[in-house]
Amino acid sequence: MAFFTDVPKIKFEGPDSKNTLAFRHYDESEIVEGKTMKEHLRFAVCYWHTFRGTGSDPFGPGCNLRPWEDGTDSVEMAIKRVGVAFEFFEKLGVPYYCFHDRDVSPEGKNLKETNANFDKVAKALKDEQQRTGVKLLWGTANLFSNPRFMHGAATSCNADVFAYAGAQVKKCLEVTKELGGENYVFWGGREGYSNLYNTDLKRELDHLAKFFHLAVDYKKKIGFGGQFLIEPKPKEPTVHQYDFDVANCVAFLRGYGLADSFKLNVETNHATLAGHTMMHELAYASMCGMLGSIDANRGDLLLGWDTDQFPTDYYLTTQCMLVILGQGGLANEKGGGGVNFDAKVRRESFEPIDLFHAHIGGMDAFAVGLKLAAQIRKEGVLSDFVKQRYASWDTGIGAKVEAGQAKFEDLETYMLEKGDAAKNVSGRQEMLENIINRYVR
Ligand code: XUL
Ligand code: CO
Repeated sequence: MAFFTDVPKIKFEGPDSKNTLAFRHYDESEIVEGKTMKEHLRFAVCYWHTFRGTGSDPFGPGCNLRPWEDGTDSVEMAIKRVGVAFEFFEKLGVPYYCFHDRDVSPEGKNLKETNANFDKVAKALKDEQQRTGVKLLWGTANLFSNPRFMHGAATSCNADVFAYAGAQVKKCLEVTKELGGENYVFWGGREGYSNLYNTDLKRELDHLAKFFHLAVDYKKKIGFGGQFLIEPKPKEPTVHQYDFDVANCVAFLRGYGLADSFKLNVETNHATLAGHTMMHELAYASMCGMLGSIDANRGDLLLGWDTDQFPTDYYLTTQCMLVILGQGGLANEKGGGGVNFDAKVRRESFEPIDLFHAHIGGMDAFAVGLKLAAQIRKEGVLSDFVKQRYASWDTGIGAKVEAGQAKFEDLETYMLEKGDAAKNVSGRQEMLENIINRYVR
């Protein structure tokens, strides 16, 4: 049964098209830096916002018009919804989707029934994946909605909740493997604190690390070949989330001997909540060899929370793609990461057609970012400047320091002889910003 009967398959019509249900920039077969746009961008639709978002906010209930919904959270409805979702993925032309276990299948009266529900829906998902060729970029477990997780999951003060969370992740790993998921994501959910008066910080962090080690053990045991990803976020729902930002996650993973088993899934709105730009977070993760995948969205400068809007800003997408192309992309021989739209339509955009407009805009914005970043790289305007800026490290004293061949005594001898440091040269920020505006226009 078709649900989006008034929407055709979305096609590329070129930049001059006035058709609001067409791509103006995303031509999946266009070659950029030797690969198709489809291969570079590896777009994914997220199940939670797109198929479970109701439009509710702290001031009012859901108001989204979703004619296929029957108002129940039954397994039957979950299976029907799978059909709706895959029709959407196909019409939009995305190669991937992502889910939380509880987005796709409902909780039962106990864990056994919950797992049985998940198996039934997973079968429907697998059938639709096979029918359409749409693949699972990543799965994740929802360890934050059910009230049992009020104090966190792996970091709960209640050891039984840690046990429940472990059992839930075990099952979700099995299903993600069964569905060929290319990654598995851990977002901190309620892993954090709201007040230190009631919190044993060290114990909670030790438990979080223990949980990740157990997950790594089980991944190896079942031979799940996907990549584990941690998704940093500084706050919301808790005042302080333990997976605060990229640098914090890298330090945590290194400190607990987990760095080889994880990469990061970096989200734009989480970066801005942490007081960073997305480019900073991506560059940091990439520099550590740990940039795995991205959750593409944006916040609103006038609001201080995770608004998860669709990305439309060409500077943002160009900056993302500069870092991603700089590390040779998100794909690897086993699959790899992608650009997942962890984004939701505004409450006012309550009709099903708005889901298409939102994704088309996000995909086009990333297509533009990809093309502009490739052009900037081809003409070498940033890389040449940066290389020149650090040229003093390529020879002489700089090269000696980098090679570990200079002690403080050598630096003193060198400077006593020279008298003073060589003159500084301008960083030319404004000139570079003007150059970038030659491309983004
Ligand atoms: C929450 C968030 C999550 C993760 C998956 O802010 O981004 O949806 O992407 O749990
Ligand atoms: Co996210």
